[in-house]
Amino acid sequence: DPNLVLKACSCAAIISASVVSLRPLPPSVNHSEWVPSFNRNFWAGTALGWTYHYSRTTMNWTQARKWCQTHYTDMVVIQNQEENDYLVSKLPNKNKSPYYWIGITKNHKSETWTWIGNNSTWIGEQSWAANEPNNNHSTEFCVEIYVNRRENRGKWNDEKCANGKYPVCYQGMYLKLFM
Ligand SMILES: [Ca+2]
Repeated sequence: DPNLVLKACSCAAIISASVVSLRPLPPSVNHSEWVPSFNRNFWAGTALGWTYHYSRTTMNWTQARKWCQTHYTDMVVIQNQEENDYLVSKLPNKNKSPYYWIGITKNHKSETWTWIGNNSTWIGEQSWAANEPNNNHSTEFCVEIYVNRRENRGKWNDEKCANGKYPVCYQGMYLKLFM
């Protein structure tokens, strides 16, 4: 029930820990494991949350996703512009390439860009950097996010999946709420 999830998120704002960002249901997690429960003894309730994580080592896109799945839940999935901006605000700035891999990809130039996990095709009006996606040489099927201090901060660029960039992952979790 999506309403339950939203309620849990708004209640949980009062206890949000520094590294935890409360988010809607992580898209690649089995929903049945993520139903919040309330009125359990001394807990005021539980809520869904996820934390973001990144590597300080660059990897190609496939290695990056594997790294995320090994250490966390999966590579990050972005569901709206607000989430995009929040993520960017939490990642260390880079002065130049390489930037960070995010979990949107395709297998062929004629395919639609698709997010891993939930198969969402969300792309915001402001998502792509100027003149992107340019599909340079028809071989750019993965996406990096620019995290810098310039005008393209938080914008996306399609890139060759074999290039090395820093993985961004998320870890889904329950939060216990005290009132
Ligand atoms: Ca490009």
